[in-house]
Amino acid sequence: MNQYLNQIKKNYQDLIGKKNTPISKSNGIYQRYKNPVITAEHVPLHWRYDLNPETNPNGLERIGFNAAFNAGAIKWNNNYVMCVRVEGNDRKSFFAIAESTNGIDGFKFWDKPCVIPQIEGEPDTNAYDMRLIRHEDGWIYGVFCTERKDPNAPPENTSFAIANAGIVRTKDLVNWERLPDLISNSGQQRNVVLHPEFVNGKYAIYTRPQDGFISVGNGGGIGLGYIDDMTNPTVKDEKIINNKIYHTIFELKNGLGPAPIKTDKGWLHLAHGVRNTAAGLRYTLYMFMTDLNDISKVIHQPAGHFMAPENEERIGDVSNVLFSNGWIADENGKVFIYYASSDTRMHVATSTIDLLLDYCINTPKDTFTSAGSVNTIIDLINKNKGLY
Ligand code: M1P
Repeated sequence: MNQYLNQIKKNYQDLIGKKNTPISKSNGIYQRYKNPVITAEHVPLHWRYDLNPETNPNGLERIGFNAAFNAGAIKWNNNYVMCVRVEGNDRKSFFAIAESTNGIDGFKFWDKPCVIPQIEGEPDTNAYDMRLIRHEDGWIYGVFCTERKDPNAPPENTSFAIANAGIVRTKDLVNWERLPDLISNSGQQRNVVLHPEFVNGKYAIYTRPQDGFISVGNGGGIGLGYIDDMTNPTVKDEKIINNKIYHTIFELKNGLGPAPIKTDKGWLHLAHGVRNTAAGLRYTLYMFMTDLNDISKVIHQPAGHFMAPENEERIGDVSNVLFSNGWIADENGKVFIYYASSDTRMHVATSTIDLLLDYCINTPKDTFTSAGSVNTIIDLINKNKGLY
């Protein structure tokens, strides 16, 4: 190996070995960490460089990577594993597993990216944002967005596309069985997530119907439907359970993040909400809870965002975006929230089930007006009488 490649290798080892530390500021609900946990720089050198000095005497990077973000997550053999959306310089996203022993640093990609079987005659042009769900049927499902050119696009339009949910399942995160794409009557779909338990003997699936590729149009909202058989994933009885609402952080659109976490007080959900601003779309994360006996019923929803982009998180390929499709709840109640910033890199924030329940149950709900917000603040001030 030439000198240049030696230096690259050393820099890479330093990056992978870098320890992560909590930042000093916290709102008590969750703890952010100083360093991103995965970036494009974490992509292994043997995916990027021809390491043979004879065929690469100048030590040039042969395959470049642009971003590593929007990862699904799962606890795997006691380690913390993310299924990362890796985006090449060629704009194509694909999936790759990265693993850490403690969930906050030392994430290392497995030897090779995931090889996802393709549907005969209909390859995914782009595949991204996989949710990993350990279902009670014994399989680990990967539900992701598959994007293909719209066959009805006029010749002059090269960006009309169709988004749908692709579905794979696995027992080892290495060998993936491709199932048919989601079959629904609601137009395009993104941000589709499988519920981890059967509901009345059926698979329950969260959807996000949309009229177009970018705009949800008249559709939108987080939906819930049911599937009899995952080998014929036809969604029935799809209903919106969490709507987009005027002048909220999810005014324009929303979408479920990872699969919900079951607690004794209800299912904890993490989602993203999108609103328009003069500077473009702003994506923030919010939480809500649903009933244990009726998963279509939202029982708590704090007002506003749970997490919003801060500092360097604000900037990236698509700025002002936080997006999460992976979290891990440990048996001791600790929760690792994996979130991406600005479609560029992955971060972790830690919390606990108890804190997230306290947040969801006791944070005031939205009143949808400025006067209502002032009343909510005054209620707290009155409650604090004599305490400040
Ligand atoms: O660019 C922000 C996000 O946009 C899309 O999310 P949604 O469908 O909710 O608008 C996705 O493409 C996502 O990957 C991306 O992070």
